Amino acid sequence: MTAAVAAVDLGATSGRVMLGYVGHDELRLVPVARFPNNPVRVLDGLHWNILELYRNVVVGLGSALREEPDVRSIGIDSWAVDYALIRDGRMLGNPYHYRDDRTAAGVDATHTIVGPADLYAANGLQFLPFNTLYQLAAEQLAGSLGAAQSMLLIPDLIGYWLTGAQRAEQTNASTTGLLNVHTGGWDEELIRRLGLPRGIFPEIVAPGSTVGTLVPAVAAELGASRALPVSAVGSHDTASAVVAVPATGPDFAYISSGTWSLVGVELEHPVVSEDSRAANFTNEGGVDGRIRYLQNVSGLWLLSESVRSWERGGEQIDLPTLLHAAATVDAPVPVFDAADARFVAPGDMPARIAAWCTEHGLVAPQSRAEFVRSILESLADAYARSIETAAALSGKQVSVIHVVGGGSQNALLCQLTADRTGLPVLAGPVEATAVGNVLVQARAQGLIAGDTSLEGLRAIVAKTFSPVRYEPAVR
Ligand code: LFR
Repeated sequence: MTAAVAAVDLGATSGRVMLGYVGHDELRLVPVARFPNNPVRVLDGLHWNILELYRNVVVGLGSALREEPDVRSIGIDSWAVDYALIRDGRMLGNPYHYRDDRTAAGVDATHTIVGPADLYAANGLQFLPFNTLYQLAAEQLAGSLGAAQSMLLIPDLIGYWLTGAQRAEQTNASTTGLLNVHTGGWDEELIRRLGLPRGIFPEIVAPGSTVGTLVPAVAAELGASRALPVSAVGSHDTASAVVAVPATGPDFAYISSGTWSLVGVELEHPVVSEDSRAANFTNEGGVDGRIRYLQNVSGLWLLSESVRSWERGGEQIDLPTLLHAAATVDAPVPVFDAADARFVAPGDMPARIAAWCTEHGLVAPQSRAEFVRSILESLADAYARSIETAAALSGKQVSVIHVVGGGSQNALLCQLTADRTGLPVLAGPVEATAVGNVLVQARAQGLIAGDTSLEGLRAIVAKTFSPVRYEPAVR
């Protein structure tokens, strides 16, 4: 028997609603709605347009239910760390975008109370200036935390608007910096030391549990014939993507490649050594209690921001043509540090890349094709270093690299990754986050026949979406 679930998958540049059909020997995704996610800058900083996103989610779910009235559940995933504060059911202010730069003061304030080494021992998280705990510290400095009764991460906020239930899904909550890396629960001691109001952190729920059912008004708006459940999935998009890595053995590394590249391995236990902290590796919570031991490397953001800069004059850039030109560049191009903090905020990436090169005594790329080649070579170089470090620090064997997400379609980047790591790259599925979202819901609904472990789910993905293989160039 085949049944359907609906996946809401919100990325930093676009969102989508998909129907996922799952049955014996079947896994099929049908896109129902796709919409842009355009942040908005106002005087106090950069924000997500959260109401517009929610409106698109509701419209998309309505279409999904019209196409497939027998949808069994809804699951939501999005980017991590960002949140809304709630009081008496009302959102207090519009959520900030993690690329907003207001958090610097929050970082200092936090580290004055709990130093980076103590923090890492507690939360096992890589330092990123936008981790939720720093945003909350900035909020506290601005005096805007006092009124809040709860804090909801983005997928939890959407889930709340759909069901009225306030929960904190575990994988995404692990990116707040306020979960204990060993227990997986809110770190009471850390929250107390930081002087954060404990009451704002909702009950934690694991992927696969039910968040709630649609409130009647939403059910009516969606045209849902009955109270549909919203199911917790790996609501951190990267957690869902890692579920959908089509690995057929244990010795794999993954790159979840989209706006960011999340590069690492899956572990049973966290690694919180000083070397791991110094290398800035994170231990994020995965589905089924796994650890996503990884590093944020800047991703296709470098390319999309560069294209945006070039298009500022009104010119339209054709990306496939540009990528083709980049593939045929044979003069050497500079490799820059894609992880440099200067590349995080929106802006003129080609100018920043050129400045980085000049500062480091390298000749900056000249043509657009050279810039693109330089970006992709630099990403591949960063991936190779991250994978090597992940393996060394965790003791995990890596014999193959799975690239999932939008970047898996970038053939040049996949080939350069194989070349620079000396390992085969298996690319796909493109829609890994939605696939992982669908599979975790399907499992919760009892739709998976046979092996329901993560390995079992991955075997289904491997069978359904045959990855494209890139062999490393012989050196
Ligand atoms: C990827 C991602 C990363 C997270 C970044 C910011 O979409 O979720 O895992 O570090 O966005 O939230």
